[in-house]
Amino acid sequence: MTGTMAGTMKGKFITVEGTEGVGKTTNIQRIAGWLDERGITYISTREPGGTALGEKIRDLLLDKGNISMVASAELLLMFAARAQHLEEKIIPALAAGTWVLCDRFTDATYAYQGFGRGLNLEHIKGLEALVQGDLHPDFTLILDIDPALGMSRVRARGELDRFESEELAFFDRVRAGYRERVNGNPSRYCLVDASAPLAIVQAHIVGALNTFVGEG
Ligand code: Z5A
Repeated sequence: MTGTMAGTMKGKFITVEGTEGVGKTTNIQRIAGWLDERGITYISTREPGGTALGEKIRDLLLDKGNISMVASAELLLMFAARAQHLEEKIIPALAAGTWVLCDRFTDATYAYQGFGRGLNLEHIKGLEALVQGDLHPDFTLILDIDPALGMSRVRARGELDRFESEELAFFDRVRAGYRERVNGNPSRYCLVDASAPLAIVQAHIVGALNTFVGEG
């Protein structure tokens, strides 16, 4: 458990979120470039995953063979991977002044397991407090897209994993969940229209990052 550590962190914690095919991977590369341009030391990581144990848990979560996995097991596996990731990688980096750029974090749990699967948001909040204490991302980019468009990009890429095999209504609920997170705490989030051409999406992202560090 992390306890109350957020105030002692010297690095910044940036997360990137969105539904399938929204362009997280592509845009994380742009954010990494922005950090490089400023000479900021950072690590780039992902959830579920980021550690040896977390990557094994990721394999379980994405494996289409695990069709019988119940929603509460899925939720607990997400937080098991997160607990390991925080203690082993994220907290030591932030404490040392290294920024952390993370592909998905707890907003995804609220959106997918809470809004998508319909699990109780208070239970998620309890697990969040247990695993994270008061540590939360400093800045979260939410890439927003009509799930039908996102899925057409993903299908063009090849075989679908356990999440990508869900029906569109599931991703509509996930998208609504992300939007509700933004409405609940607008200062931490930047919602970007990810259906626009990549150059426009990336200009929006760079502008938001500049504002985050007080250069905007
Ligand atoms: N999950 C969860 O349920 N709960 C949790 O707490 C967490 C996660 C942490 C794995 O995540 C799964 O875990 C995820 C939610 C769940 N569900 N799934 N699947 P993941 O992040 O690894 O998986 P993903 O969402 O499928 O990410 P991805 O495969 O890396 O997709 P992406 O990063 O968003 O997309 P991309 O590869 O950057 O872009 C897709 C394509 O679109 C690609 O060909 C790009 O060139 C193209 N693209 C990107 N931007 C544009 C624009 N603007 N125009 C046109 N084309 C574009």
